Amino acid sequence: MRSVGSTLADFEQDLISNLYYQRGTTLESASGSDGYQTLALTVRDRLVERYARTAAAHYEANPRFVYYLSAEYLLGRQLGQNLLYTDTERFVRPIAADLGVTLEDLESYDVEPGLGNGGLGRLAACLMDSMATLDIPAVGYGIRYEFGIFKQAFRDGAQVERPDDWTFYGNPWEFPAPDDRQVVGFYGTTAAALDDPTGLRRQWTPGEVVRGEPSHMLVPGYGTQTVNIIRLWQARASRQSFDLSRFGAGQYKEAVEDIVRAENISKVLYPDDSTEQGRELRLKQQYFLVACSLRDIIRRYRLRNTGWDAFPAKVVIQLNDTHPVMAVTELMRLLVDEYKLDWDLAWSITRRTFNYTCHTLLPEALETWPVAVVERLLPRHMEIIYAINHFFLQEVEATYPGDLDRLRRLSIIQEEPDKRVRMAHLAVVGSTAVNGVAELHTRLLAATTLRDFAELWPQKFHNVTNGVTPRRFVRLANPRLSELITERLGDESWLTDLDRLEGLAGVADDPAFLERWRAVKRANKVDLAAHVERSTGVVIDPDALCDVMIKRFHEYKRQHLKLLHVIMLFNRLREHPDLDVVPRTVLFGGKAAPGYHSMKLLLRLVNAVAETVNTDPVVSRRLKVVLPPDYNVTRAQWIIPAADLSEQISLAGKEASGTGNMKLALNGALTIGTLDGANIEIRDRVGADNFFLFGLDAQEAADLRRDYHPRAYYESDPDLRAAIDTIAAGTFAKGDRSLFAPVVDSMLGRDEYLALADYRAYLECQERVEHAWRDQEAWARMSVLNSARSGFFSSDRTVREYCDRIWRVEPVRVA
Ligand code: NTF
Repeated sequence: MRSVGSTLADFEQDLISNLYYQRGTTLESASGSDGYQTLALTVRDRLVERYARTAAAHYEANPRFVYYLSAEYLLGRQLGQNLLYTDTERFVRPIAADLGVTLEDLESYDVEPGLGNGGLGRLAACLMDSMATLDIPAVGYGIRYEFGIFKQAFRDGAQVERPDDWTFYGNPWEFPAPDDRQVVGFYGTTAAALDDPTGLRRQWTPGEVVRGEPSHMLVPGYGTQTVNIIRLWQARASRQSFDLSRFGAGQYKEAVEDIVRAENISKVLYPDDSTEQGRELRLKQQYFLVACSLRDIIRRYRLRNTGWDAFPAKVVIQLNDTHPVMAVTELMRLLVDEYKLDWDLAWSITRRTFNYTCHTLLPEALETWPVAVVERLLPRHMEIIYAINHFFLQEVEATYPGDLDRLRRLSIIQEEPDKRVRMAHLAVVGSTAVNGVAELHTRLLAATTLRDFAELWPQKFHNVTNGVTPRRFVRLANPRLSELITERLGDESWLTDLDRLEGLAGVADDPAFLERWRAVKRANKVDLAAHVERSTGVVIDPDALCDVMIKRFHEYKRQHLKLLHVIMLFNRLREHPDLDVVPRTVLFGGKAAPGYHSMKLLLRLVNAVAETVNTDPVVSRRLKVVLPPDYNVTRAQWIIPAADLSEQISLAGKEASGTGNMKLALNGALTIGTLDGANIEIRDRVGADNFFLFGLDAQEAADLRRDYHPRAYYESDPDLRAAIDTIAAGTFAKGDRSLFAPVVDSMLGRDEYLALADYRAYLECQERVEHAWRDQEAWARMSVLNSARSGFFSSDRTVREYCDRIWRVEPVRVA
């Protein structure tokens, strides 16, 4: 095996050689992009070598592998991470300085892979990081979307979606592996298999065939030699699809029709599902992902094993939410139809192989597919689903004889109002373990959304509270804080043993330490101010309280509750220009789904409020509102280290976990939040005195929702009424009362997520925040304690729990 050298001179030599042989240019004529690409390749070389050793160690040990199936991976930029993990940043700084560039210049060319969307995708990335760090043999499977979700821009304050052409300059972190391509079928017909008297085995003749072409990205562990991979599938037409004769006849569009249809499968993440075609495309994507991945998993299994008995002992597949759940049916199809296993054996293998993580409580987020659509696209899979359901319902009938209502509730097929396949039910039936992502979430899953299943199989349900990687979200995002922590704790071992942060609690009363802690936060706020000014033109005060709400825009997360608070402050300052209020910068970040009109209107309102507030000569001295466009991982890494206050104000019982809440607490932000998701566990750990709690709890919210009248709150609370009336009066729309009327109507008419009910409590809690902020030393102490006591929220702990309780996998050390 070729090896790369480990000295500065070796690194420099490799840079020159990569610039010359890989980029085909020289120092004199290289562009900035050449510089970045060359650096990326040189760092990558160091990872490749570790990857080769990892693959060899895995081949030798033949261990049980974790296969993580996920529609998204929200990876963030790769360069900084890989410099850290290969310990080569120390080489790059002096070399770059010699050449008159900075590392930050080079990093600006590093494009975030467009492979993810929100919390679920970022969790997948954090778990992959921790698996590699803990030497767990693992492969992540996903789709190589040609365009990611979308790039967010604002025109007149309204969100416009632009394609995210993330691979335009090439992706230096990715390796194509065309030899491992797979073929996947869709549509077509099924027929009885002649050799099967039971009728359970059948033959599927697809009507359309596409190729899945794999490439992989390397996922290094920190402080270890392990490098795992994420394998990504891109859809391509089969070779015969180009119609040469039509092309020759001048029918250019028709000649490439099949190619376009095939390639559309991996075009974008979450294609708009408001049309029939859009919905079918989503299902097609999902099946494409699982069909390619399962074939690859079986190929890998057969490299080292024979027979099927050992399959579950070597293969554990984690289904990240319902998107990859068709894998249950596909494995059954492969085992029964193609490998000719008997149904019961195939089912026992399948059930022992899969586990399912649920990431939501919103019933509308649990996917269901119309039976008619599944029947057309995947006719054989529909038959298999019926068969699985048939045997499953027999099991239920044996446990609860005569309980027809329960059968209906548990069935994989929903009958009313239309026939649909319930993917979450298929997942639970086909898995060994089902887990929620925070304690409350798991409890509510078992008590509400999946209640009948939890009664039937209580032992199947587990909680594994989410976590985040401290490498990216502390060490890389917040180098100043990391340095201070390392100095205090004596070494960097906290990066892989995050409970060691507890050691900071001992200096939470030391004024000299608190002074340095505050200096770090201030410097981070100065940096953030520069980023904000560049992206929005708004100048913010680094000494103001930095109040952040960064997450996808969704009604249940209640960005509008935050906005009502902002408007109340605006009204107050306008009425009493000399009022002594704490100066604040309120920073929002997040995208709304392209078809989610109410939230897009709310984004527009946030921008309109920002415009009004920031240009008001009196108000803007104490209050600023900013919404930098295109919130993503890179921007999160700028914002989180500068935050003083973390807004986690979802309606209790709706946010499954949240992970931004963990990143912010780790970086010393104090949380203002409801008793929802992982907020509860954060508060339990950091202490009630160091957390701003308000609002209804999940039980109270559920009770109130049954008979809720938002207008009563509006009528009885003058501040609330004033805030809503300010919107209604067109204050933020140059007098136009119609533009934001739907926001007002929805708050007063329905207020689905009880923002008005929590308004007063939220306001009072914000007053406690202001009061606390006025004692800067006490605030700093609380900030230190938040970091010190958040070690539990490392994704290393999360992965350890999955390993011990669900996966039962062992690490394999790489020499
Ligand atoms: C999200 N779910 C939840 O909304 C978050 O609370 C949670 O932290 C993350 O998953 C990770 O578990 C989704 O993104 C989805 F798709 F399930 F709605």
